[in-house]
Amino acid sequence: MPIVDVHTHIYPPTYVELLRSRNTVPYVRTFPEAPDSSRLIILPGEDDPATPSTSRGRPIGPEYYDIAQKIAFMDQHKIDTSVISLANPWLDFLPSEEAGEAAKNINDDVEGLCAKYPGRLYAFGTLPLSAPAEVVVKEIERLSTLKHFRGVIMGTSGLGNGLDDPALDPIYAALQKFEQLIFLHPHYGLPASVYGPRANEYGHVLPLALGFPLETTIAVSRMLLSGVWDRFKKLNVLLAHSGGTLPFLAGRLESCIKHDGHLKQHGKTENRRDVWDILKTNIYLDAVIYSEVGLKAALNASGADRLLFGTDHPFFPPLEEDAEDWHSVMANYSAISATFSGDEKAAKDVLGGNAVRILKLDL
Ligand code: 5CU
Repeated sequence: MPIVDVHTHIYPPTYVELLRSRNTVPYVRTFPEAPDSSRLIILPGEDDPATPSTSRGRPIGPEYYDIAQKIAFMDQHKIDTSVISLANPWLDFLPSEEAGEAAKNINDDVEGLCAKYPGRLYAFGTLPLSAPAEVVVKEIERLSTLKHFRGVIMGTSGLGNGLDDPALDPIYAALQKFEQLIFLHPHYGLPASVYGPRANEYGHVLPLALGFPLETTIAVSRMLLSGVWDRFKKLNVLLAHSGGTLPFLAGRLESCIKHDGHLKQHGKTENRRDVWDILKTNIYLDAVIYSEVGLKAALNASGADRLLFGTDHPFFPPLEEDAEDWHSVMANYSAISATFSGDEKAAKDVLGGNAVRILKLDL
């Protein structure tokens, strides 16, 4: 059974060029204090003038844009096939009139990268979400004709108003019609104020460990509350980071719905699909959670047949210069082997079999 990584990113060279041409977040640049080292500045607030320029964002090297390095990383970690996706913040920041063409160019680039390594690379496409919905729908239709695409990666902002925005309905309809799965991935985190005045002392820990998963949890809860899956019963979503905190909080979410007078008054507590049903029917969870505790919550919520191995490469590289295996990847491997100890078939399915089946990989 092959090992398939469904959560692995790339910034294709055309995207890096775009970031190098910018001077507001997101951008790539060098700073006079370290002219030989480019930095990737993408997250909201990473540009804070209080942060020394040489610790803003993260260093960016070829592991972010050179596909040969992705393949070398896969070989090092015994990964047979990767489903690559553009990393955040995708095209969210582009003016509406530029987004359609940019998405096409990036998706064509990625299709070309996949074609260079038959059987080793598939992809989730990028959508021009700042463009009108018709342009987005056209790109979804086009992606369904390209050999290596198996869905799309999306952030939580949708067309600007979040994933419970009814204006997304034509896009959800197209994704459902062309059987394209959404890989839902965070970027914006939580408002900086929740991290407090000492946030600068804690590096990226609070936004990445907590902001990202809570952002995903809130986005998917808004989809549920607005009835997206009541309208699009076959819309499938792969949630990053094992669903944020959704598996752990699903019971509380359901209880709050059942006890909400406003929802009851508007007839929204009856005749709806509940979160447990959605978790087992429309949601897949990646296994990028780094511990057995989190992975068991994901397993209990969605089932072993809906969990898929991932690495988040090229993010979270080891800080030691001489490390070969990445701690982050090994933690995900260990969590799978501990969670499924005694059930080798389930472990293999999570490592690759589920991805082959769900994404119809031709391996
Ligand atoms: O380290 C980071 O900032 C990130 C990021 O931006 N996106 C991601 O997928 N993982 C880590």
